[in-house]
Amino acid sequence: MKTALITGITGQDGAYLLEFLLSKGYYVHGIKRRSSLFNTDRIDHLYQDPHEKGINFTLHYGDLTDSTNLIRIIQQVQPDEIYNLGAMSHVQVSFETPEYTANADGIGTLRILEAVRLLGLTEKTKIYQASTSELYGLVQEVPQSERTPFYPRSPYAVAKMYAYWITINYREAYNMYACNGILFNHESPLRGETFVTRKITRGVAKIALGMQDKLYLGNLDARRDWGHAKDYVEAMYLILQQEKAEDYVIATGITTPVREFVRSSFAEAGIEVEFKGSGVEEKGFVKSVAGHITAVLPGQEVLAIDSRYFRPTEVDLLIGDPTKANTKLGWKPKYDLPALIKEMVAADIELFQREKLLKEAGYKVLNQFE
Ligand code: NDP
Ligand code: GDR
Repeated sequence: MKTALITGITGQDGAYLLEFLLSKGYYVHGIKRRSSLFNTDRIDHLYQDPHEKGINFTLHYGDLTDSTNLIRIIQQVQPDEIYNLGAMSHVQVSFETPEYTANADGIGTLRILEAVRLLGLTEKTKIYQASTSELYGLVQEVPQSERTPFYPRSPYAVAKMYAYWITINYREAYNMYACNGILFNHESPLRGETFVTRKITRGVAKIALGMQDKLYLGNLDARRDWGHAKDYVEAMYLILQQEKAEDYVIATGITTPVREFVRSSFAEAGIEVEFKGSGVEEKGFVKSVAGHITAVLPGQEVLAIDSRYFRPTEVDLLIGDPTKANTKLGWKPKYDLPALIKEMVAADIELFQREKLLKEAGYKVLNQFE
């Protein structure tokens, strides 16, 4: 039985990867952070009581900013594979918490690599580093491949750039099996609520159910290469099963503007929106304008632009070239964007239908002060 250790197991990707590795017969250890509220919602259905016999999943308290904790867990677990998915992963929030982001996302990766080296596990333990298309930042060329130069545009991306290179450096210096997956945006019904896709599908569901009037967004003209997280965790696993440690771009190869994601999500809920006005052109890219009303239904304005969601430096266009992953890993995504949007909108409609029913029956919705 192989043993895997996942940091960031309580996040979107951690939850899908846990399910996938258990289905492959792994014993999985995960690191979760102590929090004042339960933070294991995404993996609760896979929880196993440690008092039972024959379990194959264990959680440990820990943090990527705490070296001794990481060393102790890795020593205890002796993992065959480490998936380093833990990170402060929100690009806009990284402008508010740049130092913490560098510590967790950049130095956190070094702590994992160094722990494996110090514990003499360099020949045993393979390491997957969650690198990102945000490394490309300011557009140099499209589509973006393993050979495209980086130009990070946020404290998050700069921290991930350190993590990317320290992973390669440890591979070359100590002959470790350590790889970067340069993953483009991937989403799902488990996506964090403040990332744009989930914010849209939640807003659409609430508007469709009459629980909210309007959705406020930032730049609708950014373009992203969106896939489904379920497909992308399979690529992480494949990256660690190769003879030679290498880095791979994981993407669909198709790019779509945020505006189109909005239109398709409303359409999925049976609402046809009409966009009023477009953005302005700036350095070759269209950008949304603050205060602009952009989508209306007859008699209702359902979307407006709020400049608080603009970023100090934006990544305008991402489109990945997954040729290497297609040919070397045999990886191909099963979901396309319409299937992803369909699943996300349906899941959020179900979620808020339940909340509405509870409220109508006089129950208080948990964690909400009224
Ligand atoms: P999420 O934000 O959903 O999950 C992040 C996870 O990291 C959570 O489990 C979080 O814990 C944990 N975490 C945050 N800070 C720390 C810390 N200091 N110590 C230990 N754990 C911590 O991200 P995703 O699942 O979407 O992404 C997984 C990884 O892949 C991240 O590294 C992200 O940067 C990267 N990535 C994501 C892409 C995407 O489109 N989703 C694309 C490319 C890369 P808690 O639940 O307690 O907050
Ligand atoms: P991103 O994802 O920054 O690409 O990082 P996000 O969904 O936050 O933004 C995508 C694009 O949408 C625009 N946008 C908004 N974004 C948010 N969050 N909220 C809004 O209201 C809004 N309005 C418009 C943004 O400006 C941006 O252009 C994600 C994260 O998962 C990273 O961890 C990961 O590395 C990259 O994807 C690949």
